[in-house]
Amino acid sequence: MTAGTRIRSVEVLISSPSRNFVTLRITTEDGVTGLGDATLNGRELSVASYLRDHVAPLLIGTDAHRIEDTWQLLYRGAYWRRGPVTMTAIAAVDVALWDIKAKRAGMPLYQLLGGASREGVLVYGHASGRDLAALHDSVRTLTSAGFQAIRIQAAVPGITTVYGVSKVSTGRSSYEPAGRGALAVESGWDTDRYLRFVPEMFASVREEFGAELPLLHDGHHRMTPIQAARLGKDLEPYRPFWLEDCTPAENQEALRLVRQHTTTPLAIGEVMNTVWDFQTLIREQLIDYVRASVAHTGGITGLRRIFDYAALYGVRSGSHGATDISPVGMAAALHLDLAINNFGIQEYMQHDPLVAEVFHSAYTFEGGYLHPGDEPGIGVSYDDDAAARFAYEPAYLPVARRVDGTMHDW
Ligand code: EZ4
Ligand code: CO
Repeated sequence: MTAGTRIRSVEVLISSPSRNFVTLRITTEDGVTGLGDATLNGRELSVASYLRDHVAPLLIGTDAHRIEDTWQLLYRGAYWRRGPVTMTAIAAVDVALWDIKAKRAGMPLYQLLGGASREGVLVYGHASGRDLAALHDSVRTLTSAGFQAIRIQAAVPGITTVYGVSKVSTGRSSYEPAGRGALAVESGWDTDRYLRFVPEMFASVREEFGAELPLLHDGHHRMTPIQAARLGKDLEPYRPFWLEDCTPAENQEALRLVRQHTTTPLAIGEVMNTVWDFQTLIREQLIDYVRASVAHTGGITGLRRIFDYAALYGVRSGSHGATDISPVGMAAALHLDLAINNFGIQEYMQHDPLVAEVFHSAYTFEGGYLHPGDEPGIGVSYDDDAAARFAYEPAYLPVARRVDGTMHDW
């Protein structure tokens, strides 16, 4: 073992600058530190405990250089494999170790992943509105800020609160930070109204902004396969960049039916955790984009495995980048995005300005592209003093019920 590369400490840091984040900090005997994102929205403390109570004791004294072996120890050695809590914990360790390795090498992480395959990372922003006029304003705010691809969501007439619609109409989406409080907020749902409305929404945005602007939409697991097939077909005239999470994709075979009926590109995967969750989707080319998050799929090591498998079948990346991915997870995703050949697009839902008080990050946004920067490591540091000002508060993602009260996917 190289002198000094033994792991000396493993700290679980919890802070809440506008929303809760769990961050792992690993320090070697010679004082090199690495950060990993361990945030699992609405279930944050379960990952914190998994890391603090079960993982940290295994890491103390081991060689920080042995990333693959540590990954396998935590995956195989737990016996209880996969699942969001485990894979988020493994991701945090993995990204922290890559951060340390790249700092030691004196290089930005993307250099260790093979070097840059492109000049920057194309991102899409989030536009939303209480009505179509507000949605248009929101799209305009993003295009003025330089965004070159935009996800559109709007309130469905007749449904009171809808996924993806910001309380403010000015681009930065405040809809999603999980609601602070003792219980989850309930929202209403009516799939038939939704299926009638979404093509109208696309028509109005195309009419206002023209044929060329890449437009995306997130179905948030709300449809059955036949409903998703219908929506995909109805959206074809508007040429969406993708339709995201059309069905709850635990049933991977169900996507065959959707695929038979529509040429609308499909993107799936923000709730998935390993390459096994994508096996049928990728092998049968049932999706066009992998929406997995570096923070929930075992880190750089786990997500690279998924992207490399996807590359064999012409499936491209579309990494998750909602605001519940901390700047640490975001930076890690950007290094991978820059390096792989089968990059597609990266989600970029800008954080609240308070987040930058705790996380100082080197990545930059210009002309619709993000770049991870050239600092050694992943390029993010953690400000403990600032973090101390933002204490953890319990928070839940909303839940959805249909008009008759039946529990539905949110
Ligand atoms: O609701 O990350 O595409 N983005 C999304 C997100 C998810 C949150 C859940 O924690 O669907 O906004
Ligand atoms: Co989504």
